[in-house]
Amino acid sequence: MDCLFCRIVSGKVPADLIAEGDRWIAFRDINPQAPTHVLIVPREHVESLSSLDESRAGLGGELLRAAAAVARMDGLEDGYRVVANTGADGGQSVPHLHLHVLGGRPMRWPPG
Ligand code: DGP
Repeated sequence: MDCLFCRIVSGKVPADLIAEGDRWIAFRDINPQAPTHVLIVPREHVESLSSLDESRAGLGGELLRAAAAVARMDGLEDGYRVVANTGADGGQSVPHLHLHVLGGRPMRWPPG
């Protein structure tokens, strides 16, 4: 399967990696929407949040803890936003589960 984020996980496509764990990597988004814009990506190919079933119990929690750790690393004491765009209506463009960690500026609501 030709998946961009699988290729980043395997090192075939370069990325600005800032942290990693046994089950995930964190790298800076190529098209940042805020001063901090980091993607948390599971090493395993999981298509989207909708595929996070019982067989992957615990992975979601690990990704969220990674997001909080990255926010601490980037000094986002004033807050940040964690987003999982899911499916076509959710605006997901890369079909490999990822969390966006956005911070360094105030976020608006509702999102676009
Ligand atoms: P989404 O639209 O939620 O599926 O987010 C995909 C994000 O991935 C988008 O913000 C841009 C980012 N992205 C796409 N291609 C690359 C790449 O080659 N490298 C990096 N670092 N980020 C990428």
